[in-house]
Amino acid sequence: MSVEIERKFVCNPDIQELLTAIGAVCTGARKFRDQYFDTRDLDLTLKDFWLRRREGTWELKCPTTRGASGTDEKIGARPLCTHYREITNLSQIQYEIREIMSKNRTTKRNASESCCQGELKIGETEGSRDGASGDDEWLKNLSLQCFADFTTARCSYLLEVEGEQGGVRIDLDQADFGYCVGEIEVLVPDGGDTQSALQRISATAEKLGLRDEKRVEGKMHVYLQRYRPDHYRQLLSTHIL
Ligand code: V4E
Repeated sequence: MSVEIERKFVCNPDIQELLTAIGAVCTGARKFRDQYFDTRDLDLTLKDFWLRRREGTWELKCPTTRGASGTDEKIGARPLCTHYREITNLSQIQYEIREIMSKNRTTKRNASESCCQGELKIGETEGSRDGASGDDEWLKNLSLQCFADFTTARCSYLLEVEGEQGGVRIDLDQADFGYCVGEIEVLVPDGGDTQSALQRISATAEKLGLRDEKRVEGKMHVYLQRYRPDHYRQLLSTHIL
């Protein structure tokens, strides 16, 4: 298991030239389709868990205490970098989701009935896809359905830093709904040195001349704002986005 530490940035038109100039090497370009899943009650995303199928590979991104309340590079209450633990083993993903749902059920049982009124659900439009295929019976068993489905064209770069273990990855993403974003990313083994990862991200941002200290919106942020406004509002009100 590893923790993904990431800082998003706005791509300017010269970004690819700039990446080459600072010594980053293009490691390839690819296109992939992402489908994100949650229950009608948004049991996962309202707790900041993100279940994704990318071209057949499952991944669950889980919040870490550090990501939620870390003291690194903070702008107001929002850290510039996000930290998520990534689980890719399907059995472990299913186990984690059952745990989250069981905790949520207990919380809901203990909450007053009035709290449940007006709860927003994932919209079901006629002909909408649930994103499930034949071998995804487990999704139905856990009442999971697709709430976001989009394709990204990604160009990836690797920046190796002399004397530093592991490089920094920079992804330039163009989503099919018309949003572009860059990401500076370091993967740290669970329990590894997150401070050094943050320093490497910060040094890379400086080399790229990123002076904007505001947290930049990710693809999901923009997707939900445009296509799932009720879901988006709930995430904003619970400070997940
Ligand atoms: C929305 C969200 C998550 C879903 C995945 O988001 P992201 O890492 O932006 O996607 P992508 O395609 O770059 O994934 P990768 O290829 O790196 O695995 S995971 C966590 N969030 C919440 C979130 C947030 N609140 N704020 C920011 C700036 N980013 C994400």
